[in-house]
Amino acid sequence: YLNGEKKPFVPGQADYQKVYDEIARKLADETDYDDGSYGPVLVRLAWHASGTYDKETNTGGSNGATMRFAPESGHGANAGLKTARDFLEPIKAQFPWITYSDLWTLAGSAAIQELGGPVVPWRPGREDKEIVACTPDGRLPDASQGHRHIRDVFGRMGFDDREMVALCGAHALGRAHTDRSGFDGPWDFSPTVFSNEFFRLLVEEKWNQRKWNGPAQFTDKTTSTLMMLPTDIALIKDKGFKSHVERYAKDSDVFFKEFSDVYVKLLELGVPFQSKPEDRFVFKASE
Ligand code: DDH
Repeated sequence: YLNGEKKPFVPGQADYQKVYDEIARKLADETDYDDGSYGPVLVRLAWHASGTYDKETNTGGSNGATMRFAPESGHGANAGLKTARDFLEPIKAQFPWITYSDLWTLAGSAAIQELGGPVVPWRPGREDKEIVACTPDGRLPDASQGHRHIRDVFGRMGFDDREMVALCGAHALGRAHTDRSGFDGPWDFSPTVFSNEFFRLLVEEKWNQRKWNGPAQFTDKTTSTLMMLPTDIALIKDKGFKSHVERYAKDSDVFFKEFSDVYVKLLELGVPFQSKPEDRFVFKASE
């Protein structure tokens, strides 16, 4: 109920567009962070909120926003995501009717669009759950592993090889931080622009093991300023994955289309929507 009205307030597309616009405005205003944008860490928050899904038990996933609670927020894989949750807190205060689980996923969709990526259709319907719904540690991928681990983890969510590779293309955005994951550096030269650069560099650059005291990671031969995780390199070592890496490296339109479809699917895993897929909203991006 809003402003003492008799009827309950049922937000519609225009109301969610207002939430989108505020996220976009805050992204444009607050450029004094990392490479100049909170967008990448918002994309990662939406992914880690969703990527806990287990199709066998129908547990985890974005429905619940259980990363609000200490067991899950403290999982090693979620280090650094408080930054993203705190960024969204004033928006939650401004629009108290939106659930955290809808807000976090909407922010992921908004960040992709605002950083120059494809349109990511989105729909509301997630409920925030209590602490008992927190998922056990270990459901998100471990960057030190290889192709078998990637197939295990993403297979558990219900994705096939093509979808796994497309999702990993989000690494065009952002960087690794030594105080969060132990890894270090960006994947490409424009970490605040969504593109197929991650795939192009994987194919065209020569990647050597970095010589340093940190965890095993790779660096580019040309500039020694970029990085790849062991799981990223696994995408070109495995034949089933590599064919998709090559497809996306060659054709950015194909990547944008397939990424959008699979990111939508990721954000909706395990959510018992009342609405239909054709009812998804397409938000208008900022100018
Ligand atoms: Fe990722 N990711 N990710 N990732 N990820 C990291 C950063 C970012 C893995 C490990 C890491 C996806 C898949 C995988 C983003 C999006 C997505 C970091 C560095 C590690 C480590 C964190 C830090 O130190 O700050 C592994 C392993 C996988 C895997 O597939 C096996 C997927 C599917 C997505 C997605 O969004 C669909 C983004 C964005 C970042 C950059 C965050 C930032 O703060 O910048």
